[in-house]
Amino acid sequence: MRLINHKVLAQLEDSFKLNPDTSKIFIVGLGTTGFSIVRFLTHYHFKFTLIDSRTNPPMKQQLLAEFPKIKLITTPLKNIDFSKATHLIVSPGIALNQVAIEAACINGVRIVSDIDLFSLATDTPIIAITGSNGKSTVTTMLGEMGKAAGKKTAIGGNLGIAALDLLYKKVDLYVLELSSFQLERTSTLNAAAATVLNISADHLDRHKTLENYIVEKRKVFGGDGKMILNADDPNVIGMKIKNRKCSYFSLHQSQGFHIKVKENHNYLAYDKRYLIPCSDLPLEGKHNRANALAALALGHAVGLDIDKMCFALKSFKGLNHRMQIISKFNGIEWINDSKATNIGACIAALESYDDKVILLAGGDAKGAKMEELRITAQKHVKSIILMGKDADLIENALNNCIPTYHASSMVAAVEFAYKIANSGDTVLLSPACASLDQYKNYQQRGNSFIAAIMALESR
Ligand code: UMA
Ligand code: ADP
Repeated sequence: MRLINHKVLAQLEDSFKLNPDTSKIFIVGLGTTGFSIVRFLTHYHFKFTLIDSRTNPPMKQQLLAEFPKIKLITTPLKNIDFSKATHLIVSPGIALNQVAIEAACINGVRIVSDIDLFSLATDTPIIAITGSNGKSTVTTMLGEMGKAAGKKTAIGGNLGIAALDLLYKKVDLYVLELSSFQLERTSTLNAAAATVLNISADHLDRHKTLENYIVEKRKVFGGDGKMILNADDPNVIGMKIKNRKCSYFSLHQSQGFHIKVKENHNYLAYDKRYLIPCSDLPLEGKHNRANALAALALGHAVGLDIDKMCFALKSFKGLNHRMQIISKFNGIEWINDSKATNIGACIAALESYDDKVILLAGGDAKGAKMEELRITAQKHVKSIILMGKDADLIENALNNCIPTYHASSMVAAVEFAYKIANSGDTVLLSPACASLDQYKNYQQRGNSFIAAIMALESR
């Protein structure tokens, strides 16, 4: 445990009046986040009530094994009496606009997030990354860049390890991926450098409007650290805060970290310097150039050496389920982009291709409209095969602009794609929707796509 005890307790008291002797804390949710909060508060000798509305929350067994004396209450939140509570620490998967939580807030209960606790528990520099798409890619890139630059770097948050669980090892730099759910309940973040990579409609089933979603994303810029802004995205530029240090990245403008052309070749560039030819970047797609530029700008803001960051970029192979090449069986290229859980990611994937692809899409659109897909689909899609809960929503939005088919399962979709594909075609799974209507998560969806391709190959 590397936490600086007395200082952390003082910060918790100052910022939230959180006190081990007097606070009546309810931890709401026992998933990955809830469990990391249990560990953290136990370390500081806080007492708390632990609740989850699910009968069998995911971390129940780990709780029994690590903290057998801690009682877990499993019941719908409406059955919980919050009248004695002073603080609720609510996991990101739980919407705050529930009667029980809203009533507690009206009675003066304070909402705290795991990210608040994390921010108050460390004085190591934090890079905070949010946006609709590219968060995990940029976070992982920065993890590699930090290491290449000789800094002990820990990455986590919405990706991988819960933020609070990163505190137990000594590091020089934290890189946090943060979701709108985490940010909406966070008020004490003060990252040394922070970015909103881009904005496209996502999670509107929770945030209701794009404007609300933007308000939550903007909270990544809490405090007085450097703002890293995407000069190509008006919604991001609109977040600029007067008198704050800013730097920019852009695919289309010569600002900050940008693209320069020399002898007909595109380069990642900074100021007057040509850094790396884009052809040396292992990741496909223009959106990944934007990700690389954002990562360079963030790393530069915390003093990482540019040449060392470029070295890391050249060997960065990307993450599974994002534009991942699976097979070139019979001359057909099969690409797994299962992590495209919103329309912005699907459009970015399609724009990576010059030729038209066969697109597999559908799932849970999370309240987003799909009309925006029409223009890109006309340009980049040969046929679309739809699956899942919002298949009809996508079909209606496309309004017969391309040949459209429906499949009842991933196996059926892959088999049909194989039937209509010719050698030289690309079949792309980039669903523009969440997977949760049919799968446990996007990884399971991607794996079922891969399994169906392997089954075809082995016939
Ligand atoms: N839930 C209940 N009752 C409860 C508690 C939770 O029904 O009492 C449900 C939620 O509605 C949700 C699910 O359980 O559907 C998980 O919620 P959680 O808050 O317990 O989730 P954690 O296990 O703590 O995981 C969360 C993030 N999940 C969400 O925000 C939904 C994880 O991001 C993150 O890795 C983890 O914290 C550590 O920081 C996942 C995710 O899907 C990958 N994030 C969304 C995204 O990337 O689009 C935002
Ligand atoms: P996130 O963590 O924000 O979901 P990921 O890096 O996991 O981001 O990528 C999610 C999806 O978004 C993938 O389909 C990926 O190809 C696509 N993507 C990645 N970066 C960008 C970007 N800058 N703009 C648009 N789409 C992107």
